Amino acid sequence: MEHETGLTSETHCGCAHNSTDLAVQQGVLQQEASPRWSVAAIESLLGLPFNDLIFRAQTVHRQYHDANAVQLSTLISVKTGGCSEDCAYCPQAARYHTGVENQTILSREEVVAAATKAKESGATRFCMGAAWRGPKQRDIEYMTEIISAVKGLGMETCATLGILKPGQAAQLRQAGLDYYNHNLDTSPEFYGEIITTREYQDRLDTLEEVRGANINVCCGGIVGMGESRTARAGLIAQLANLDPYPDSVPINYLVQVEGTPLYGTPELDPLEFVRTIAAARITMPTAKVRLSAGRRQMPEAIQALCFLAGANSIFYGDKLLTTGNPDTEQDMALLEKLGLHALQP
Ligand code: SAM
Ligand code: DTB
Ligand code: SF4
Repeated sequence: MEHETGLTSETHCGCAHNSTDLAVQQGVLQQEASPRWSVAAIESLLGLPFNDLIFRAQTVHRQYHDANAVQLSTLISVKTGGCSEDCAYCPQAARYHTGVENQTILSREEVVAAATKAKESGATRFCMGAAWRGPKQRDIEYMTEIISAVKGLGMETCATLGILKPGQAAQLRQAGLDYYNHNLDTSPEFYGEIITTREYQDRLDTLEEVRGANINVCCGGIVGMGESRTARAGLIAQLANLDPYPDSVPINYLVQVEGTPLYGTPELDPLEFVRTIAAARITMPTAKVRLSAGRRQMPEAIQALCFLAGANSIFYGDKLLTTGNPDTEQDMALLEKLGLHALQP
């Protein structure tokens, strides 16, 4: 049976619920027992006629969000390159020759200056990334100082520092960390093709540490790495079945960097990226879904489709970590053209 929410029993989690009830109650269910999504159900969503899929995503989006608001996060790389890991997409892995210059840690003054500029440009969240497998205790001490300083500017704080050991998340939380970004990157089945130096379970363990310290979870993945549609469905299923699902879900479109093993991967049709955003929106209705890396390579019309499919967050600022992002003026013009406004926390 088809309902105006667009959720049907075939395309939902496969549990024996009435689908309209599920759509209406999803926010409540998120707090209680979240429905489990099967990979097959998400694959059916991804395979819907495009218009049906976008309509469903937009319908869910409007139930939970201001349809014309976009959350703006600015990224900074506080420690760049020279990373010990082998993530096949990453320009910062020491083992690949990508031309990224290693940079030891930035000073607190440099980070605060960048955060101040980001705030003046309209960003409300400042996300600090480091090319570590995970932080050492001295790195945590450095990060806690920086997080307090950025928090003192009145911005939301986010960090992405790799695997956290027990107790580290609590120290970051105490310093004022609002969000921790740690991506699952892809489905468990495809994961071994992309990374061998850490396990999927290591990622899930870090997410537990983060949640346990009362830090909001920011967790997503990358599409366009040569994965199948089933693998994209597998990633979304993993994210949606986290209990609770992440507060923030970055969906990255692979930025192909020369020197990385994934350079030269056949380009994924950008409409498939839009479909992935829609599936994230439908399965994680209250989350902020971030149209993340890859926007510089994306025509504005595709970005507009991503917003229509339920994306309501972007990385805003001229640079991601090591690669480019649309410049702020260009983004302001795009938001204005689409009648979108910056979401205030
Ligand atoms: N080193 C830490 C870690 O890996 O957990 C934090 C930084 S790492 C660069 C954060 C995330 O950026 C990765 O998990 C991946 O999802 C994303 N990322 C890295 N390189 C990318 C690329 N070339 N294209 C798209 N996303 C990328
Ligand atoms: C996320 O999901 N994407 C961001 C952020 N979290 C840290 C990183 C994108 C990196 C793109 C490649 C680069 O600039 O190095
Ligand atoms: Fe290192 Fe993170 Fe890049 Fe992997 S994604 S190589 S852990 S910086």
